[in-house]
Amino acid sequence: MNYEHILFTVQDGLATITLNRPDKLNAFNDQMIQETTDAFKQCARDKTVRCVVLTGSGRAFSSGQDLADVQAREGTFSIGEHLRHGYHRLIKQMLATEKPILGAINGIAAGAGCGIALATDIRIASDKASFMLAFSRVGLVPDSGTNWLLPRIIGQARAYEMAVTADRIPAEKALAWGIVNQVVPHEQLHEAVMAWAMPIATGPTLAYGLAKRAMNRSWDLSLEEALDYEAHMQELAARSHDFGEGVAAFLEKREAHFKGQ
Ligand code: LHQ
Repeated sequence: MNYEHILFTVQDGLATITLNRPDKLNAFNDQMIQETTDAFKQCARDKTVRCVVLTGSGRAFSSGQDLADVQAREGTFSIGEHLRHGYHRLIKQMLATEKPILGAINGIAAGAGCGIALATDIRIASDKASFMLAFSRVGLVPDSGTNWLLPRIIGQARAYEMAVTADRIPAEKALAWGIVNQVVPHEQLHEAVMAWAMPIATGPTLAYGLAKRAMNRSWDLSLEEALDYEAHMQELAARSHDFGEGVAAFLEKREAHFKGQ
């Protein structure tokens, strides 16, 4: 698939997806949703990819759904179908991509853009970034996974506060609330993200992926089921090259050389 609204690169085990409609603050139209979903599919399939970075070009991460596009299609447009065929596939693909996804949150993440940011696994924010459940400003309920993801990340009271006020939550507050893992000066964002990405991209990718699967799965399970599931994941991890290498490296007091398999 040729991409028009995103940039996609793979280098040294690291895939970078850049939302690229900066004049619209990287608002999502149908094509950008599809392209982003396709890029994540490629990341999941490509064994050389061991870490993914998702970011935005220009001054925003993403302002969410392209509202001009919605208005232009008024009368011919089912929001429910649009969500099911678009954002839902993207979010499910991100959660099913069993490799760490780093969100490099370079600016505002609003509406569906906030949902996509929350579907990354570890979020590193510029001090110019902010998070906004913009939906109620246009008379909508939160969507794009935010009702599932946000209460799990910050608890229901704060998530509902964000839904009702639609206020911008600036980066430092997002850090205090646990929405992001780190905040850095804007001009240091790339460097900070690389400091996360490079060790991850040379780490035990299979174990990282199974840990993501086990944690995402645990929300729907009882303790008994979750313990059973993690034992199953551990059986898979323990059959990997990287388990053998990790143990050998520890015992030989040397650096482990993981293959991600
Ligand atoms: C935009 C947008 C945008 C188009 C900035 N669309 N052009 C799912 C399914 C179906 C239907 C509906 O929704 C959903 C889920 C959703 O995502 S609903 C929520 C949609 N997003 C919003 O409501 C946020 C709308 N944007 C804003 O409130 C502001 O732009 C923010 C707070 C993000 C940034 O404000 P400023 O920094 O002051 O920038 P700006 O407003 O001046 O925007 C710059 C340009 O980007 C401007 O165009 P222009 O031609 O005047 O320079 C905006 O029109 C355009 N833009 N967001 N979502």
